[in-house]
This record gives sequence, C-alpha cells and structure tokens, in this order.
Amino acid sequence: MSPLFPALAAGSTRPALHFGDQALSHAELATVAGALAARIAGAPRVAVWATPTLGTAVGVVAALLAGVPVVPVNPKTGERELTHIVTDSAPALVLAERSVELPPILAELVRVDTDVTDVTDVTGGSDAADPVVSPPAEPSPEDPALIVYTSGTTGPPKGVVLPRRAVAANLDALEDAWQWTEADVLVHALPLFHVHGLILGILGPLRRGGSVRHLGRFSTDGVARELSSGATMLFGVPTMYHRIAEALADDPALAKALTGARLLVSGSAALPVHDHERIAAATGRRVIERYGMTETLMNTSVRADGEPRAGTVGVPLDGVELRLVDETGAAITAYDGDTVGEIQVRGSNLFTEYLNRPDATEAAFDNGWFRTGDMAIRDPDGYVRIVGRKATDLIKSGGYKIGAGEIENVLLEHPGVREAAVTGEPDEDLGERIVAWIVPAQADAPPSAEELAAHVGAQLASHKRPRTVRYLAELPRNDMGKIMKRALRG
Ligand code: MCA
Ligand code: AMP
Repeated sequence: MSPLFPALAAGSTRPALHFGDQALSHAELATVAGALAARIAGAPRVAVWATPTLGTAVGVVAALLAGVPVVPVNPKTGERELTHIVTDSAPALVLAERSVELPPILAELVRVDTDVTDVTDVTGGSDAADPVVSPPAEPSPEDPALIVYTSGTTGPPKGVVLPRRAVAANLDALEDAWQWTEADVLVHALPLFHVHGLILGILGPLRRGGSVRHLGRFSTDGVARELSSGATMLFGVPTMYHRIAEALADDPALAKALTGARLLVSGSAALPVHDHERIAAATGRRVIERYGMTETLMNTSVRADGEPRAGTVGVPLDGVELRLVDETGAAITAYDGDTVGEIQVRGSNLFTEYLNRPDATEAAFDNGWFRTGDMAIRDPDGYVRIVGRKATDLIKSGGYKIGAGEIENVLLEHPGVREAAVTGEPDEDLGERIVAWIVPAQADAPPSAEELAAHVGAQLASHKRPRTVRYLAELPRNDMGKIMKRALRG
C-alpha cells in the first residue's frame, strides 16, 4: 500500500496543522511525528489522550507512521468507561501532552509526551524538510490503524478496529466526492476521539496534502474568522450548523464568510431541513450531508458536483455498496422514494471487527453485509434519505451516539434510585436530549437532577449526563414486566 500520508513522505513545506498559535507544515510534522514514531515503534498499541490540541494530532500521526494501532481516549470520560476502554484495549503506552494529569489507570502506563515546543529541538537544528528519522516500512493495509470506541444499546462501548485500508480508501473516496485537494483548508472544532473529527477532520487534510485549522472549541466567531481568512471547507455536526443558523440573522460577517466557503459539510446526525433552509437563505450556500458510522467510516455523500438536496445524505461513495433490506432480510430493489428498509453496506470502507467481541462482530453482519440499523428510502436517482433507526435505545445527542442501557445501569447504582429508564427527546439544539426517568428509592427525598448528572458524569463520558430528569411513582411496564419506553413522554 502507498503511504497513508504522501505529503509527509514528500516533505511538503505547505501548512498542515494549525491549533491556536501552534502550526506545523507537512515537513515539520514529518520530523516531529517521525521522531515520536521512532520512540514508540514496536509497541503493540498506544492510547492517545485526545484533547483538541496539536499534540493529539502529532501523537496519532506518529503512531500511524510507526504502524502502532491507536486508541483515542475522550479526556472527559468517566472512571468506569475509561477502565473498560483501557482494560479492553490494553495499550502499552499512553501519549499525552506534558501538562495533562492522567487518571490513575493511565498514569500506570509508560507515558510519552506529545508536546511540540520547537521543531528544531527534534531535528537538532537540521533542515525540517529532512526528517532525522525515516519512517519504518509501510505496514500491511489490513493492519489496524485505530480502535475507536462506540456505544451500543446496552453494555459498555465496543472497540471498532479500523484497518489502514479503510482509512485510506474512504478518504480517497471523499477526495473524489468532494473534489478535495491540497489547496483546501479545513476548519472544524470536532472532538478528536471519534471518526468525524479525527479521521475525516485531521487525517483527511493530511492525506490530501492540505491543511486543517482546529478551533479548540466551537464558536460561530471562530468559524467566521477562519472562513474569511483562507479556510475553504467546514465540517460540523448538526448542532454546530443549528447554532450557525441561529447566529446568522445578527451576524453579517458570519454570513459573508460562509458564502465564500467552497464546501460546508454536515454529518453524524440528520441536519433538520429548517436549518438547511435558513443557512441557504442567509448565505446562498447549501450545506451538504454525508452519512457515516464508526464501523463503516463514510457510506454516502451529496457530491460537490451533485445536486444538493436537503433531507438526503446523497449517493454511495466510491468503493461502497449499499442496499436496503426489508424485515424478512430480502433486498429491496425499488428506488421509489417510498419503500423503507434497513441500510446494509459492504466495501473497502468497513472495519475488521469489534475488539475482543467475536459474538458482536458476527451479529453485525448479514452474509458479508454490515447491518447499520439505520432505516432509509431511496429516491429514483439513488439519493438516500435516512428516516429513522431500528434501535429505540440509541440516542444521538450533539452528534454523539449514546446507549440508553449504559446510563440506566449507572443510574441504578445511585442509592437514591430504585428504577431508571433513559430516553432521547427531540431537542432543537442537540437533535436529541438525554432524559432520565427515575423512580426514587424514597419518594419524599429524590436525588436532585444535578446530583444524578454528576453521578453519571463521574462514571461515563460527560456528554452522557442526563440533561432532564423526570420523577415517577413507577415505570410503565407491559405484562412481561418490560419497561414501555414509548409510554414515557414529557
Ligand atoms: C452537558 N453539559 C452539562 C450537561 N450536559 N452540564 C450539566 N448537566 C448536563 N446534563 C455541559 C457541557 O459539558 C458543557 O460544559 C456545557 O454544558 C455547555 O455545553 P456546550 O458548549 O453547549 O456544548 P455541548 O452542548 O456540551 O456540546 C455541543 C457540541 C458537542 C459542541 C456540538 O456535542 C460536540 O462536540 N459534538 C460532536 C460529537 C461528534 O464529534 N460526534 C461524531 C461521532 P463544559 O463547557 O464545561 O464542557 S459520530 C461519527 O464519528 C460518525 C462516523 C459520523 O458519521 O460522523
Ligand atoms: P456513530 O456510531 O457515533 O459513528 O454514529 C453513526 C450513526 O450516526 C449512524 O448509524 C447514523 O444513525 C447517524 N448519522 C451519521 N451521519 C448521519 C447523517 N448525515 N444523517 C443522519 N444520521 C446520520
């Protein structure tokens, strides 16, 4: 396989990474990441403490250069989730910036700093375009590149093993769909422990030989600033585009900046048509949507040279086969904009397995087709419209996938909780908001919503905290004793 990052290998002096006032060219990145790669080469696996910083990007690139699989860790993960991820993935090393105080389970590991202070420190004063360490031979395409943890309906998150082949093939399919070139400058503010922010948002520009400016934290001001000073593309989750749509009316500079962008891309959840239309009305530009999953990377997209159509996620990408199946498992042949089926995909974009979970890996496939759990229809010209998902116990909030069962288990451990059920409710900003339905152990002294949110936040990632808590005398159950979540409405 060709190198994952040709511009690094070629020593390009074009800008590559920009985080706040820290920046590296491809050549400088080749130097600092090459030196780090030499230090970690041979490790079976590394964890990266994935703060939204230059050090995280350098650490991930270094591991990929060294052929060492990377486990990105959400720095806001709670104790139980972190313990599961570390125990399950068994990293030999942890990469983090020097200033980070790591939690005990990671502090036990050998730690390697990712700080980039001065590129000449690493090169010993030699020309940055001439890396002191030549990267090891390119690993096999089927070797794991990253292990990204993703929530299911119940139980702890599963580690999705993504091979180098999937990363390369999918980023190249996006090059084609988005006419993505080395001239593109991407701006985004996504977290660096998921596919969207890390693989598309950091590795994508590096593979193209272009650059990325990461905002550290999302703000409409940051988006406007970068898009009006040379950035060409924006990646975001619908919550970010919703906040942009809200701000546009009073912010002509933001509208002007978006008007000048080459491509505005939304994904990770559905962008409501209302937000599509508000942005189009204020800027004359259409946001395009792409549809992906941690296990599959990107499956479909509206193409840069295609017709933008709000409410659709476009057509299958190069290398991706997509079919809809009915409840009997039979493929639906109709392209009638009406018949609903589950999306199944296969192709070079797919993951290899769930780490240590052969049972779950087997259950995820139907004769080689990956079952996404997303329900869709197809327009006559092949555009896919996602209309829902099979599992009611999966919540998408702010673009994060969250399993209800995992939160319920933690809530049930609180001494003030007798019974708990978690649902997602429509939320203008987040798409869905996590709601906890609680039967208190003592009706006259229920634990407060803040206490329950803090309890969940201590064990799980901070975005899994319930935003609303509702108290009931009992949960609605059917004759079998199963909680009837559909009866839980605010
Ligand atoms: C949140 N807060 C809370 C609670 N929930 N406080 C108390 N109780 C709660 N229940 C806190 C937040 O932690 C934050 O605190 C503060 O409230 C305000 O939050 P805000 O800034 O509004 O941001 P947010 O609401 O926390 O986040 C919005 C966001 C975020 C920035 C859009 O959801 C986000 O980054 N989403 C991206 C998710 C993503 O990348 N998904 C991709 C996975 P503090 O300020 O102290 O933190 S999907 C994927 O990869 C597939 C392949 C795909 O298709 O893309
Ligand atoms: P995750 O497992 O966090 O990678 O999330 C993957 C899920 O996000 C998919 O199965 C879809 O349900 C959802 N998703 C991603 N992109 C879109 C989109 N553009 N429109 C609707 N849903 C999406």
